[in-house]
Amino acid sequence: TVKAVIFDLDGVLVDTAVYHFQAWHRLAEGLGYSFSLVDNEQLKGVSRIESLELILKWAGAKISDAEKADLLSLKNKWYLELIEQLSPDHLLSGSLDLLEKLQKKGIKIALGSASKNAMGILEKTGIISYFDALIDGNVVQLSKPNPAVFLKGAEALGIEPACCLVLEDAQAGIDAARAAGMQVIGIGQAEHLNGADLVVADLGALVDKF
Ligand code: B16
Ligand code: MG
Repeated sequence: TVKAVIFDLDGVLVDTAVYHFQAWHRLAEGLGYSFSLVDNEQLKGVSRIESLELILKWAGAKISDAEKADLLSLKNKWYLELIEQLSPDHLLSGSLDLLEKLQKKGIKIALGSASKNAMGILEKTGIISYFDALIDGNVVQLSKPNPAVFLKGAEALGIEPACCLVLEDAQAGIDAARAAGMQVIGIGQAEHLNGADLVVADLGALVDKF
């Protein structure tokens, strides 16, 4: 049985994955690398610094740590500009219905996101009050597929991992949930979500399961 649901943020609850893509695309352009949607798939759920390391590798660019730090703050500046107008309209289909349903059923709700911008996004979209525990990229340094972000969520809720269900849109997140010994449902296209117990198009498809 499921006693807690741990939500990924970008690409599951909120439509921010497209803004990460735009900001990385702009950064890669400056390195002379043409960053594709296929490349972007590999960055989903992956921390900011590890994402940059991958792009530098693809671009064949070698730069100093100081230059890396500059690029990271530039990427985040562009990303923050893109999400400045974020509102409840940017919640993905079914997000509110599912959060409401879980709360009504007494199922605990946690966030398990790699993002350091998670709190601002939850506030702008008006859903922060649904969460019993908030674990984000400021709390956990180890990036998905490491299970730390989800294990911390379970611990904060006081629920054993086997009774937690993770909802994820990224392969790295599916792998992290499995490594944590949790159930996991993929949100999106099955081809990018190997190892999920089930894959659905959006959260709306899950409302009647609880
Ligand atoms: P930030 P999630 C992840 O969020 C994104 O999928 C990933 O693209 C991003 O690089 C990472 O957060 C770090 O985000 O730059 O805002 O700290 O999907 O785990 O909610
Ligand atoms: Mg995600």
